[in-house]
Amino acid sequence: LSPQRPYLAGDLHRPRYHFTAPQNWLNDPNGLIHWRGEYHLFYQHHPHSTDWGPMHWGHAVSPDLVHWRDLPIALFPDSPADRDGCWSGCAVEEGGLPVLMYTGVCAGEQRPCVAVGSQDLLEWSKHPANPVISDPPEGVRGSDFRDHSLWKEPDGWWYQVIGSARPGQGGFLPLYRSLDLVHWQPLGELLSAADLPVGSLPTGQMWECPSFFALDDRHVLLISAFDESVPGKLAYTLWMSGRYRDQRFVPQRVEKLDGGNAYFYAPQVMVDTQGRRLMFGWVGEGRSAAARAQAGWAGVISLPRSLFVDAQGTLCQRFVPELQALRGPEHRLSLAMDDAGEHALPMFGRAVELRLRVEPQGANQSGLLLACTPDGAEQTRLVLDWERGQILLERGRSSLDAEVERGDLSAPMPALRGGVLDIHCFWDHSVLELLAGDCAALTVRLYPTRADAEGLALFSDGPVHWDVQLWPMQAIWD
Ligand code: DQQ
Repeated sequence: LSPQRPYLAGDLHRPRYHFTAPQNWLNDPNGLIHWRGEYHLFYQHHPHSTDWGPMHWGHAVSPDLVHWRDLPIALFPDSPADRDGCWSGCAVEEGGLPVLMYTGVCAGEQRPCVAVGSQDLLEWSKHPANPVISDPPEGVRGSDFRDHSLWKEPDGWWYQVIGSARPGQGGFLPLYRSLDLVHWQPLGELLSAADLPVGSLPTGQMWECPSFFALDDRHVLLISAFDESVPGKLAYTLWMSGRYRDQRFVPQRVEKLDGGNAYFYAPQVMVDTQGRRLMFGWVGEGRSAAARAQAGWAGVISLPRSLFVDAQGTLCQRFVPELQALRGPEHRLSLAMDDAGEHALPMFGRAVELRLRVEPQGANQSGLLLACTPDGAEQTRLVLDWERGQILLERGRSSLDAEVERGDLSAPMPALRGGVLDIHCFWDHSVLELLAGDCAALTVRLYPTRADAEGLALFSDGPVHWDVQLWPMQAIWD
């Protein structure tokens, strides 16, 4: 159990301070729990190939949300209720025991299942009563009944919602309650697509990976909206904030998380002993199955972000301060550009943290070039479009490999504070995570092919002032 990752020679894309599986496929974060002082991360895992397949629950533990140690696989698809896969779910503590609620898949049918753990979270016993809910609600296909969010209320009952859909009518969340996590009573619906305010964003045919929790003075619901029937497939995460009353959630805001891009999907939220709500997401691949197979690994877990809700009910995110432990020596720079121009930043390789305080003083567009070759043949452009009120990530030239995804991503520009936009970004080889002004976020994969695609530069088409902090980041893997 050593914290190693088998780097293949020339793998320019494997992150050095993000969590990836030791090898092969990873998708959704599962079962996040702060247990006896340590953070446990489980994840959807196919240990036998770099493609999605019969799902297992991979497992890792961290003392600090930064350094991770691999633990043995927690769930195998090896019992009658889950012989085709142990799909996403969560972890809770009940009566001093760790309990996993996951989706058992058998012959295409998805049902809630329970596993009870040992105190060290290494041994898991599947409950003999699995599946613990034998049928989906009326009108719901057994292939649209998966993913779990659980919470305990002061009345002593456990409540859970399950990602569900009614054919042709879209997603909804049936609500259940239980005293022992094994016997569940149906209660109605927490929310359905029909309840959303008129004109809300599309939420697809199926709501995956719900996460429902109290935050500050509101309740927040995350869902990953999924629809294979739309051209190009719809897969993105939405956040909603609102009120929870009489076992119904009334959303007041419905917005895209991470700009509505598919690279931050199936997030899950946990609470730690400091009372923080911490969110991890799955950062998927943008390269071919052959490229994944050659690399020997696929899928990344995002850096942890702590959540809060502002006075307008906006869901805001910040990278956890623990990540500062990985910072190397700081490089600081204050720069006034009076006119159009470009300014190279020092290069520290592909594992860096950047904080930018940007004050537009007449420019229409300013931005950051990153993962640039000296001749500019490969480069990714982060464009702050002050005029259109947009943050754009242009990937058209991010890779010379024609096979990788190179589409642009965008997020709305948040309101400037005192005329300044705060940007916080982590670049780790093929992963880029960026928060702007607390509430705008973009997460993306980049696959430059050249070993010299390490340049960073600021640019602008007019007057702008920059305050830059830049740190090389230490690796968490040997
Ligand atoms: N991934 C899991 C499902 C979930 C989907 C299967 C979301 O439980 O709906 O690997 O990425």
